[in-house]
Amino acid sequence: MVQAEFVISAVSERDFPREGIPEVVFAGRSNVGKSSLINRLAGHGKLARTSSTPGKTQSINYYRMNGTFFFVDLPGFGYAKAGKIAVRKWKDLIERYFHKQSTIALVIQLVDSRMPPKGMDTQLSEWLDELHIPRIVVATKSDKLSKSQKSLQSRLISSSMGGRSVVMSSAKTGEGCREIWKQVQQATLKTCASKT
Ligand SMILES: Nc1nc2c(ncn2[C@@H]2O[C@H](COP(=O)(O)OP(=O)(O)OP(=O)(O)O)[C@@H](O)[C@H]2O)c(=O)[nH]1
Ligand SMILES: [Mg+2]
Repeated sequence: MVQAEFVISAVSERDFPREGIPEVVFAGRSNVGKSSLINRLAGHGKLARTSSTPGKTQSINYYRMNGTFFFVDLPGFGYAKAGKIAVRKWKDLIERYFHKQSTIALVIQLVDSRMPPKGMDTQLSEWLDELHIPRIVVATKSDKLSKSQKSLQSRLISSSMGGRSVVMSSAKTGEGCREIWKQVQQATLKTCASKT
């Protein structure tokens, strides 16, 4: 059983927790399924708010997991209806977050399993690599694909994400969650060990 508690909804740098515990960050386009995956991993349907309308999560939401690390739910990018000012504010907040938080143990980069990653997905991966932030690529909503589509999409996504392996996942069926937890545990243990 995973213990999960909401900590803060950060709207500016001032709000970022300074507890120094590892952070596991969920990043990706709006509507890709970040909040849903957090709920599935936490085994808690209503921890993070989800919506079929893109742009649901607009601040950086922190959840303390098992009292030892944070899950961080980022607002999604590429939300077409958001105004210019909102997009600028979002970008500023995310950039500050990645530059400021030295406790990031792992970024879980989410892409839609049904579509090839677009400009902003590849930009994010390149940027995270430049900052030397560890990341894994997770392709969401795999329940919408057949077995053969899954292996095809997995290859396509991998090749546009610099040849990284891709974890197919579904917040609906739970596919991929065991693998994601394994990666989370490894990354958070490593970060804790390097701080002692
Ligand atoms: N079929 C299916 N639908 C999913 C899955 N994950 C999320 N969804 C649906 O996709 C929509 C968006 O999910 P969210 O989890 O709110 O997406 P988000 O990435 O947090 O979106 P923002 O907060 O806007 O950035 C909702 O209607 C979810 O029910 C999945 O694994 N399978
Ligand atoms: Mg969300």
